Amino acid sequence: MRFLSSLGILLSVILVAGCGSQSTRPGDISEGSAYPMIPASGSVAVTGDFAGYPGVDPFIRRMQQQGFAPNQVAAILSGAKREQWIIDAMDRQAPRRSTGPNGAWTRYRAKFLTPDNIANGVRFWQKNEAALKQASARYGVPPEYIVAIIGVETRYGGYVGKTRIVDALSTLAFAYPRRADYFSGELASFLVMTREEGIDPFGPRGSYAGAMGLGQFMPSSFRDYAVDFDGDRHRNLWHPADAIGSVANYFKSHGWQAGEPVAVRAKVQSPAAARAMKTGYDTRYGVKELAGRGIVPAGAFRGVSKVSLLELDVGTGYEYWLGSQNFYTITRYNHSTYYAMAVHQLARAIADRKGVPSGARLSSLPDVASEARL
Ligand SMILES: [Ca+2]
Repeated sequence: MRFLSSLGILLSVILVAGCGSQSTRPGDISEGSAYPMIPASGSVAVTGDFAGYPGVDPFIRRMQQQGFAPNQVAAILSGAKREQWIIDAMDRQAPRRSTGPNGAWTRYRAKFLTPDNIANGVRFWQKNEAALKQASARYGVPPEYIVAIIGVETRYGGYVGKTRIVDALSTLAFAYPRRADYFSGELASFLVMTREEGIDPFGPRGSYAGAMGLGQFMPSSFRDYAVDFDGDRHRNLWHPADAIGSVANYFKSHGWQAGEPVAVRAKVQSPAAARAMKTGYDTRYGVKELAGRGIVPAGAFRGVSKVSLLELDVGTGYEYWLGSQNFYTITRYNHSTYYAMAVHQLARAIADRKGVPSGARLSSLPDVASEARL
C-alpha cells in the first residue's frame, strides 16, 4: 500500500511544519499589517469550547489581515463546537504499512465498483446530461470522469456530510496540533469564502474534515476552483451543475490533457523485476524504457510517451498498470494511486454501461485489458 506510505511522508512533513508554526511568536504575524493588532493578552474574548486555546489569538490576528474585525471572528469561534469524535476519526486514519500482498486494492475497489454505484452513475449522468456535456466541452474532461469523482466522493450527492464546517475546521485547527497548520489555513479560507459568497458561516455542512458539496471541495479549493456553472451568480457546490463545472475546472487547472487516455493495464514479463521497481502515481518512466524491461501496455495507449508504473495489491500478488498525465491529475484530487484507479475504473464502467463509444470496449472488470479514448 504505497499510497499509505506516501501519506505517511506527507503527514510527517505536515507535522514538522506544524511544530515550526507553533514556535512562531504571535507578534511575527503582525509585521506589515495595516490593521491595529489585538493585544497578546487577548482582550477580544472568545467564549465557549475554544476559549483559551493557544491557536485562537494568532488566528484572530491572521483574519485581521484579511479585513475581519477581531470581534467578528471571536463571535464566530465562540459559537463553534469542539467535536472530540472528529479528532478520534482523524487519528484512526493513521497510515499502516504492509510487507506483502493482502488484497488492499481488491477491498478498496469493492467499496466503489458496485452494481449500485455504476447504475446510479448512469442515472446521475442522464439527469445532468446538459451540464456534463457543457463542462466536458469547456474543460476537455470526459463526462464519465466528472461523474465518477462525484460518485466516489459522495455517491452522487447522497452523502455530502452533515457536520457544520465551522465546527469541523475549528476543532482541527485548534484542538488537533498534528494538522493545525493546514486546518487553520482552511478555516481562514472558509471564513473568507463565506464572506465572498455572502453566506452565514454557521450554515455550510459537509465532511468532518471540512469538505463541501457533491465534489467535496475544501474551502481553499472552493475559492480557487469552484465555478458558477448554472449562471445564477452563486457558486453552490451542493447543486449538481455548479459541482460538475467545478470538478471539470479543477481537473483542467491541474493539467488534464483533453483526448488523452488515463490508464491501461500492463503486461509484465517478470513480476519479480516489476516488484523491485519504484511504483506509484508520482513515478515517471518512458514507455520505451519500460518496454526494455519487459513491461508493455496490454492495450492501446495512444499518444502517451511518459507514464507512471502503478502497482495494485490484489491479494494473490500485484497487478500492474500504466498511468498517464491524466491519471496524475486525478491524484491532485486525492493523493492516492488507489483513489485515482477507483475513479478511473468507475468512470469506464459507467461509460460502458451507458453505451458511450470508446476506442476499445472493456471486456470485463477487474481484468480490464485495454482502453483508449478517441
Ligand atoms: Ca450557480
